[in-house]
Amino acid sequence: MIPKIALEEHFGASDPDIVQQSAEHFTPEAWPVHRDMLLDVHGKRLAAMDECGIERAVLSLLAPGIQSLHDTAQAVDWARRLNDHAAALVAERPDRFSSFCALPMQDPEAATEELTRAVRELGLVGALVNGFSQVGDPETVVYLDDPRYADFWARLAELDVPLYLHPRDPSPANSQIYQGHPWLMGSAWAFSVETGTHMLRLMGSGLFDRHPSLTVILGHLGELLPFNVWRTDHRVGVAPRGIGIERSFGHYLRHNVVVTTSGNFRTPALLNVIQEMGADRILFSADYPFEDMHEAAAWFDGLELNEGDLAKIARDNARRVLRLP
Ligand code: GRE
Ligand code: ZN
Repeated sequence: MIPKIALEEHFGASDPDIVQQSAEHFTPEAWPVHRDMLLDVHGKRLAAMDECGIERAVLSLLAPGIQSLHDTAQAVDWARRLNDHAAALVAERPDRFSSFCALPMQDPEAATEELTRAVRELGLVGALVNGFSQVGDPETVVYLDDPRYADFWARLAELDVPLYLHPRDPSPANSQIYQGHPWLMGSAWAFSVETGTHMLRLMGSGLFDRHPSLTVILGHLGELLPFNVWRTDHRVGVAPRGIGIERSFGHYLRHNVVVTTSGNFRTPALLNVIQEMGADRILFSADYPFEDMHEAAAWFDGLELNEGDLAKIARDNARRVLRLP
């Protein structure tokens, strides 16, 4: 077994009651088991990590989590409480767990303060944000390239921690293309389109020109971007439509983005990412408990790659990006 660090490993909580958000992703029969898996950290989850050679899991709250709480005061309150909970989970086994913080992006100033508290006081290793936030009412969606987040991104760069841009479903108003095809929602397809597009918005907004040292983490082998980024640059070169960035999308992908293997245990897709981004920018992940930790680990341990690249993807890159022991 290759010793591994896993980056996209979710937990839930019943106080405040956020775990219920994940029920829709399971059949009614499978839900009680997965609910327990989300709530458990030091029991069966740790035992499975031992079996899989996962020496450390970086925890994060489930999706859409805080981002879907359109009541801003509730979002601020729950983020604080759940980050305290995450810190307590880590404190019980700091040798095996780290955690990202959740953030109330509905209130950019509060999010910036909470990020700072979570990193400086709670020792969390960065932020995981589930795409756009619903602000004030369920229909108002705000993406992270919005100018209201200028100070937030500056603080993230100053603290020198990454932001994991994690999927959520598009808003109802942005879901017409899926009407009549509910099986395309969620992780089967819509998650990746939504999140990959969100990442392109960040790149196209000039965010990484303003903050060249920022790192954004994408799951699922890059949410379709490594496969298509050449074409995006190629066509934007022909029809720029007002874009004003200093570098190419491919440049940002290779300098400001790292991707994880969460939920995408597919060797040809991984080889494409290695060729586009390099083995220094890929980090092992399972996406527990939405994916099977054993399946993720067995796939990874069986890869026919050189040992150096395997060690980087398994553990070394995570240590560098998150400054882990
Ligand atoms: C995830 O967090 O990545 C996830 C969900 C729900 C279903 C599948 C999935 O939140 O990968
Ligand atoms: Zn996930």
